[in-house]
Amino acid sequence: MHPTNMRRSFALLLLLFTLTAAAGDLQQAIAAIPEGDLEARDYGHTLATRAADVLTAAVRGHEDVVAALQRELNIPAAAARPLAEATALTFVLESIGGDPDDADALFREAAKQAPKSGPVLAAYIAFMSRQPKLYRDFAGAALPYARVMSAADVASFAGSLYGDCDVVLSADALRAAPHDRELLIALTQDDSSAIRAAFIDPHWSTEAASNLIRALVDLDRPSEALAVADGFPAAIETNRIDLALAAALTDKPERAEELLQKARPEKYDSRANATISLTRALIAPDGDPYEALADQVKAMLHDGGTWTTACVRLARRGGYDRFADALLSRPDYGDYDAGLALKYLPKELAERLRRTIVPAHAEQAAVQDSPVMRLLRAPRIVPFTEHALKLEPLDCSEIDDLGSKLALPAHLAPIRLERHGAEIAGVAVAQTLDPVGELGRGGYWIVHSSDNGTTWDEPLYTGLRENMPYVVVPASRLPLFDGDALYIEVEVHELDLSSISFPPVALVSKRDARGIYLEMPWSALRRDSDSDGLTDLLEERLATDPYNADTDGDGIIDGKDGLPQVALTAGGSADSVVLAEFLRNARIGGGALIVGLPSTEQERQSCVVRASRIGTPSLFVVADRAQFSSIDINRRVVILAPAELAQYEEKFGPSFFGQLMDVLVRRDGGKAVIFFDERWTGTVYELEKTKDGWTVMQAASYIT
Ligand SMILES: [Ca+2]
Ligand SMILES: [Ca+2]
Repeated sequence: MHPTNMRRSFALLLLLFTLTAAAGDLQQAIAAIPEGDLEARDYGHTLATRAADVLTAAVRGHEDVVAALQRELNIPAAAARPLAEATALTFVLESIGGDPDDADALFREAAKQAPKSGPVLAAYIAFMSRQPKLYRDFAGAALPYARVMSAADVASFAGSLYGDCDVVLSADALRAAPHDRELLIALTQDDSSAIRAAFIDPHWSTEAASNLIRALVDLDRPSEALAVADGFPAAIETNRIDLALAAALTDKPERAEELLQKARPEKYDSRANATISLTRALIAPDGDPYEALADQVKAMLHDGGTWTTACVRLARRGGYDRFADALLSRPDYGDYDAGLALKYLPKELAERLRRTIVPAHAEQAAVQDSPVMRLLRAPRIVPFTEHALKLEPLDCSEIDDLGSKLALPAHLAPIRLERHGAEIAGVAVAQTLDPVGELGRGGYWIVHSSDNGTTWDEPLYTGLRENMPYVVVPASRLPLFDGDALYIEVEVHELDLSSISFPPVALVSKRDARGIYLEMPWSALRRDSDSDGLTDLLEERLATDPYNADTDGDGIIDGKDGLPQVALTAGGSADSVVLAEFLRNARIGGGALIVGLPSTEQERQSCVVRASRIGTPSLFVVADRAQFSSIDINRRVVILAPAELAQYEEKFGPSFFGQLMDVLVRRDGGKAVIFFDERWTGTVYELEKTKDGWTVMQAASYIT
């Protein structure tokens, strides 16, 4: 160690020792605080204030600490004192919490008094990098210092290590290019803890080493993970199972076995148990790995890194290449930070990382030109013109409940229904073509009867989703239809899409307006340009071609094609048999719980407007279309690639497509597991062939 660094370390150790002793005093001080003083809401604050007092007093009472800092760091006393007190406050902030402003002011003071001192500036940087509250000011306040600090200075003040992959990756980059300004600026703004992690000694604490092992396993660097464990055996216990997997992958079966011997996972810890099953299968000499792989699917593990490498190796060994390919095509590390770090990393590491990021981009490039993508890029069909309405709105009590006097088709609950002579028309809302989950009740449909409700035409899709931006009101002084067109009074209650989280808990409306109606010609709703039985508006939403009756060119017209984007080919595989069974039987795409915004003033005054169920909901899935090419089913399934879904959502708004994550079929085709992720919920289905046909069971599920 460089003598200067040694002196610094000595000074810091002394300070740390003093603070640790003071922390003991602190425990006593806290114990001495009368119960009544610790009101629940002020508890943290009281504690932090008291702790700060005790620790700063401890520093003040130890002039030797200040003197040592001054001497060893070669800084004026005017800087050593605020530095010692700031460090004491940092200690408080990290153990109890509290407001970082006081410590910030002390660090600033120290930096002002010793503007050229590396250790002082580094201490300040390290402190700020740990305070989310100060991030905003960070670039402005810290960068002048960041530019002059050295890696050793940062290292000398580094605290605990965040076990996060981002941090490790960013730290790798920083180690490779410690003086790169652009990188430094980016990291101080986005993830300043990387600055500490870059130069940290993993032996700092058990927790730090343990986090580092976990991050290295996550990043598929099993040898490094084992090396950290070798250097810091105390960290093995908490990572025993991950380390066993790392050992199995680096061809150390005895070590894996030894680590597993003492592993005692909780019975219901499916991650741990699935990892053990994976490790055992890897070190076993032979056999069908189906059950071990199925355990991974059932545990819903999609951890990437070492996990993916292990599953892929096992799958390849067992002849499950399609499963392996699917795992590899899934980007397991697509983060901004990883991309940022990529160009700075040592070549070999960057290459390895690139392999886990790039497939997603390559796949996206391939679909940029798919026929489906071209259809999705076409401008929206607008089947209406918008006009201002000069009539007063009606209120809830004035609604003529025509629906209750008619024998309506089952599951049809129109928002509005109007009769002119024998002709009846109405507006309903349904999720049939709008997999919007909890974001609303779906899209608007027009229902129509020419014989006073005895028979009803096929409902007509308008292509308009509720709240995007229109909301149809349940009653109006403007007649709903006349001659060639409908005249639909609407309000605008546009959803603020930026407020949507999954699950959507607090939807916010962005724009409100009233006194509008839409003129919608019947001809625009009924138009079927290619005469395939699907209107242009339906086809737009199904991502089929409104001007080509057979979008996928397999001889089955779109109106009768269960998979209109996938050309039907002869010769099914074991996978396609299972997938067909899954699409027929699993209870997927059944619609979510619906708790949207109260749509209208009337509804807010509790006029109940229900959603209808119109036809069989189409199933919207993100998957590899090639897997479905030999499937012929009697249910409409729209399959998009991930990049196509992004385009679809840009055009139509958030859409809850289910994603086919894993499909694993046993070699003999008699058993399979499928993980279907519906964004706010996900289910693993287990399919088994019996003498009476297939059984489909839910093996596991999650719900947000
Ligand atoms: Ca058509
Ligand atoms: Ca077709």
